[in-house]
Amino acid sequence: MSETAPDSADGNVDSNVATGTGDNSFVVVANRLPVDMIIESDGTKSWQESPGGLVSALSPVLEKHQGCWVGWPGVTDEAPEPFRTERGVLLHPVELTQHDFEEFYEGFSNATLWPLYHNLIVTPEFNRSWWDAYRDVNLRFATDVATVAAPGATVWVQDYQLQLVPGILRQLRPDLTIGFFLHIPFPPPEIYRQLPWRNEMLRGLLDADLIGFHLASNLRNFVELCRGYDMEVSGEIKVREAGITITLPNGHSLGVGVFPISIDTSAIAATLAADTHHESHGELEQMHHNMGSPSTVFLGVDRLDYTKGILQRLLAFEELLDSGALDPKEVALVQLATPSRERIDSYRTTRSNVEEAVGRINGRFSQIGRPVVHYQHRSVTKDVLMRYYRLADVMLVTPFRDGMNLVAKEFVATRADSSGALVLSEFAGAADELTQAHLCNPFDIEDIKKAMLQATWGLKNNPEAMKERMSAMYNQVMEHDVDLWANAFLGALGVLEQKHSV
Ligand code: ADQ
Repeated sequence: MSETAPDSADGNVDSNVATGTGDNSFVVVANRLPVDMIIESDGTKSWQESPGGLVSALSPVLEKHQGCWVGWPGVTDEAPEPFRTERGVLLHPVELTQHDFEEFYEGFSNATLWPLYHNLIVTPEFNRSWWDAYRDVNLRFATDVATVAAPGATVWVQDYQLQLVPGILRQLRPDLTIGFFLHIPFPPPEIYRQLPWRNEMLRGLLDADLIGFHLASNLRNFVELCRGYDMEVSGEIKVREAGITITLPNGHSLGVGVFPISIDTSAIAATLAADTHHESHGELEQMHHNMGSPSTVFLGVDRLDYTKGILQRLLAFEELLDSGALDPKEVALVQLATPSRERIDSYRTTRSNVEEAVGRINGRFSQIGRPVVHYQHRSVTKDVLMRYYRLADVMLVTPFRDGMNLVAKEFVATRADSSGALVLSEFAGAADELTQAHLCNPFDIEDIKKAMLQATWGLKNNPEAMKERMSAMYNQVMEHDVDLWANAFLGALGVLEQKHSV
C-alpha cells in the first residue's frame, strides 16, 4: 500500500507559546511523573513512587543527569507547583482534568492505542471524542515542555501517550533536539493502519530527531509503515545506534534505532547488599516458613494487565496440580499484582478472572493455613520485591505481548549465585536477550506447563546445567544495564558528549 505523505504536524499550535524561557538543558516528558500525589480523606497530601516499568527505567537516568521531568502527578484537577526531589530531579507537574483522565488516559491511550499496539489481545475502541482529548493533552504537555526547556535543550519524549508531542514541539521550538522512545511494541503495519488517525499520529512522531524501539521487529514494522508512505529509508538496523535514516518529503530526516531497555543493576546490587547486611536471611527464612516451607516457590510479579498472561500461568499451575505433576504439599505460587487502570472494563474482567482462579485453585488444593497460591493485589516496596525475587525458585514471566519486561531482568539481577530458573514468554521483548530462559508460548497452556516442569525438574536433577543458564543471563543483564540504554540513546541523538556526559 502506498499513501500520500502525511501533512505537517498538529495545526492547533499557538506559535506565541514559543518563548524558550526555561533553563533546563535536559527535559524528559512522560505521561506520569515518577511520583503520584496521594490525597487522604482529611485532605492531607503526600507523594509515593508511581508504578510501572517506565518509571523504574528512567528515574536513575534523570537522577544522573539532574534533569527536569514533565508529567502528570497521578491525581486529576491538581496542579502542584514544580519541585525538586531529594535526588535533584526537577519535577514539573502537568494538570489533567477528570475529563482528560477519562478520555485521553483511560480512553485513547489505554483502550485504543495499548490494545492496538499489543496485537489486538483485546479489541481497540476508536472514539472521536477520545482522539480530540488526546490531541488537546499532547498540546498541553508540549506547551509545558516548551516553557521549561532552555534554548537548544534536549527533550526526550516517552511512550505512546505522547506521540504528537515531537510534532508540536518542533513547531513551537525548532531549536530543540527531540528524541522519542516507545516502551511498548510497535505493531505490524496492517494493524497500525486500523487507526483512523494514523496519518496524524505518524506525522507527530516523525518530527523527532531520533526514534528508539526495544526490538528489531518493532523497528522493522515501523520502517515498513514509513515505506508505505513513500518516505526515503536508508541504512541498516543496528542495536544501540541510529542505523536507519528516514527522510521526509519536506527534507527533515531522523534516525531510527534499536535500544533495548534495561534495569538499574547497581541500585539492585545496593539493595541486596543492604538487605544482606541487615540479616534479611532471617526474614527470608521466616517468609519461606510462613508459606509452609515449600520445596519449590513459583513467583509472578506484574501490573494487573491482560497483556501479562497472569490467568494463563495460574491455569497452567492448576492443571499441573490437578494431574499430580506438582504436589500441592511441596509447591507454592506467589503472585504479586500491582493495581492498574482499574476503571477500564477489560482490566476489571482480567482482575475478576485472576481472582476467581486464585480462589478456585486454593479451594481445590490448599490446606487450612497453607494456601497453595499467595496473591497480593497491591504494590510492594523495592526492598520487599527484592526479597520475593530472592525467595523464588522459578520466576514466571508469561505475557502475551510485552515491549521488554523489566521484571524478568530484575529477577535475573538478584541471581549472582546463578540459582533459580526463569520461565519466559517468547513474546516478551526480554526473550531476545535472555535466550537461556525456559521459553514458552503463552497462548499454549501445555507449553507453559512444559516450561514450568522443565525448570522444576532441572533445578532438582540437573543443577549444574541450570546454573550455567542463569549465569549466562546474569552476565547479559549486568553488561547491558539501564545506563547503557540511556547513554546509547542520548549518544545516538548526538547530544551526550556535548551536554550530558555522566
Ligand atoms: P510495564 O508494562 O509496567 O512497563 P515491566 O517492564 O515489567 O512492565 O515493569 C514493571 C515494573 O513495575 C518493574 O520495575 C517491577 O519491579 C514493578 N512492579 C511490578 N509489580 C510490582 C509490585 N507488585 N510491587 C512493586 N513493584 C512492582 C512498560 C512496558 C514494558 C517495558 C517497560 C519499560 O509494558 O514492556 O519493559 O515499560 O520500557
